[in-house]
Amino acid sequence: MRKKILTVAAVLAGVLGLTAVRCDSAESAGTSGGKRSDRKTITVGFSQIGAESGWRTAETKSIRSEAARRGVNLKFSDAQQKQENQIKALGAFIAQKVDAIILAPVVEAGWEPILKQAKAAKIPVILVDRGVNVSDDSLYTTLIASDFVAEGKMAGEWLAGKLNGQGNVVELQGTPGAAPAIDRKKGFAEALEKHPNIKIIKSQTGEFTRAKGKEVMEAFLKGAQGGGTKIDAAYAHNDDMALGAIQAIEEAGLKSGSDVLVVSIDGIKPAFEAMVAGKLNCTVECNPLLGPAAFDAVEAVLAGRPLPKKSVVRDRIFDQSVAKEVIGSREY
Ligand code: GYE
Repeated sequence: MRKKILTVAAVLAGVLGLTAVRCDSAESAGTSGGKRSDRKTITVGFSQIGAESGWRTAETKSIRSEAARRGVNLKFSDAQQKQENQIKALGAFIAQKVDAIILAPVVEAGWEPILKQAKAAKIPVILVDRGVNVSDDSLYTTLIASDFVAEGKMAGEWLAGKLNGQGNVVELQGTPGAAPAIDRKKGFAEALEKHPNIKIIKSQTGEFTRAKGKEVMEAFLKGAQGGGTKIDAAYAHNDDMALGAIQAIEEAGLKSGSDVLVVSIDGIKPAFEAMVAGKLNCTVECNPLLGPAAFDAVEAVLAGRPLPKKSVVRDRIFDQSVAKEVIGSREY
């Protein structure tokens, strides 16, 4: 299995950098043929979670630059990780009668009342990168996101191969209640079900940040040392936490990448640098360049064209064996 994944990664590595985020909506809802001059300027509100990771900064940049490229008037709001700020921002967008809303929801639960308000005001809501839990899915237009369960599975399968089916693993989870934290945990655990001698000995949130990832890994290492346990590998739900964990491993006098294997998700440039340096073993890409697909969806819904309920972004896995080859073509 591992060989197969790596072969796929190696083949795909050649085209990486040239391949934009592809998803159903981007392909079916292309609008480049339209005459822009006789269109009114559209106003779109974008409620972003914050700037906790390199991934998120790349996503913000992609949405901002795509809005500028299309002449969209973008109202940007940074929620600093708080759902209440996102709800307030959505309320303000509704009051301002924006044409559409793009929402990257910090957690899955708690969106129904504000989404009902948007629906009543006939303002379409496009979800990017994370999903929501609602009983009525007509409360949003479409979701453009990766398959986080599949990402967790890829990471788990890769690690199981590398560990030869045996070892102690610690897990650094993303933001509690966030779709990628829930699903990446699930996918990873599913992959390990086939490997009963691999144990997840600790699992805790590092909130998707480098600082918290370091702090949590320090505590894991201390605890393991005290209890006479060896940590063979760390699985982080994003690269930033992995980079923090690497620091903690090295400060504890261990070699990251060999004494302790480190696997994560996102595929940001610093992760590739850490792989080239031999400190990170593997990362599963999660493409944040969602601007083009998000605005294709906005334009499609405003033009009354149908959209799929979900568009899944393609992800790939990269490990140290291909890192050097592809690092130059990384776009984020
Ligand atoms: O993996 C992480 C970020 O929602 C997919 O959020 C996104 C995740 C990403 O902070 O780095």
